[in-house]
Amino acid sequence: MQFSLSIRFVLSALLLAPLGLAAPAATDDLAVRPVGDVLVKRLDTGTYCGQWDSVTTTYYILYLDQWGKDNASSGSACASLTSESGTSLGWKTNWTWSGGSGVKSYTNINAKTNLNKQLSAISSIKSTWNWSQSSSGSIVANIAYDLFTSSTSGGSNEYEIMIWLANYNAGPISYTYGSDGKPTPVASNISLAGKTWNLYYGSNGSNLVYSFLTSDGSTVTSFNGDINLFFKYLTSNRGLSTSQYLTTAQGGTEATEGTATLTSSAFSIVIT
Ligand SMILES: *[C@@H]1O[C@H](CO)[C@@H](O)[C@H](O)[C@H]1NC(C)=O
Ligand SMILES: *[C@@H]1O[C@H](CO)[C@@H](O)[C@H](O)[C@H]1NC(C)=O
Ligand SMILES: *[C@@H]1O[C@H](CO)[C@@H](O)[C@H](O)[C@H]1NC(C)=O
Ligand SMILES: *[C@@H]1O[C@H](CO)[C@@H](O)[C@H](O)[C@H]1NC(C)=O
Ligand SMILES: *[C@H]1O[C@H](CO)[C@@H](O)[C@H](O)C1NC(C)=O
Repeated sequence: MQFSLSIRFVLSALLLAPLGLAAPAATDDLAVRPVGDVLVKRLDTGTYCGQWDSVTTTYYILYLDQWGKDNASSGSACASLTSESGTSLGWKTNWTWSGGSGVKSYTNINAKTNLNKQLSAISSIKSTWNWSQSSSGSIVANIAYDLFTSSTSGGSNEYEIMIWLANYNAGPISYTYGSDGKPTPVASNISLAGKTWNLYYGSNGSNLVYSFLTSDGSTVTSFNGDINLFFKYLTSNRGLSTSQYLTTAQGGTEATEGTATLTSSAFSIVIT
């Protein structure tokens, strides 16, 4: 239709003129469409509760990942995105699980960009995570980053690096345990990203798992630091190879038992 074409021409001329670009021919519809798509893009703030539901944004994917759901005698988890500002996302998840052993769900935000670089080629993994949690009664859960590496680009996971910002009656994977039945660290009082951490090491049958937990058991409700420092510690001190590829970088909550709502006001993972 002649009318709509001329409107498009005016629109594209207006939008492109400030960039100093030549206005495309009236029939060059493609030149307009990407601009229009950006203008109408809205964050999907719907509530998702399906076992494997996901929501994709510009830089991240929200995964429900209720992988141990069938082990629970009852329960469910839901999640939604609440805000997006540049690389910073707001999101929340509510969950309730009872019965069974093991983790029921790991609702998480997964970084989409700059993955599959070798550790030697990564200069930083800057992250902010501001959150609060409300729960009723005693819960078993953590709030943690979870990053995976492989010896090949996009290959199957070999190592898993966890940074626990909170531990509610849970425990890290470990080869060694004390006489009190608690996992024992392989290194203590490691200063990284403004906090002091103990490191645990073990296998969960699939991956060799390094877990950093705060040395004093404190909760970190406002993390702002470079996760690459944790990798540098492991490559310098624990023999993790710098040729490993970072395949996955995510942060979320492993929920085993109880009822809680985790609200993250700002979450970002930026790999460079
Ligand atoms: C989580 O919140 C949603 C929205 O308020 C609600 O529909 C759902 O039942 C809640 N789920 C759980 C497990 O608390
Ligand atoms: C929970 O369920 C998963 C998936 O069905 C299974 O692989 C796992 O062994 C179960 N874990 C426990 C602790 O029962
Ligand atoms: C995160 O919380 C800290 C401490 O309250 C605050 O200084 C910072 O501005 C917050 N960051 C974002 C991105 O909201
Ligand atoms: C870690 O630091 C704490 C507090 O300074 C100290 O009590 C503890 O002995 C240290 N642990 C080790 C294994 O060095
Ligand atoms: C160990 O094994 C899984 C593969 O089945 C991983 O996907 C999972 O995240 C895992 N991690 C921990 C900490 O148990």
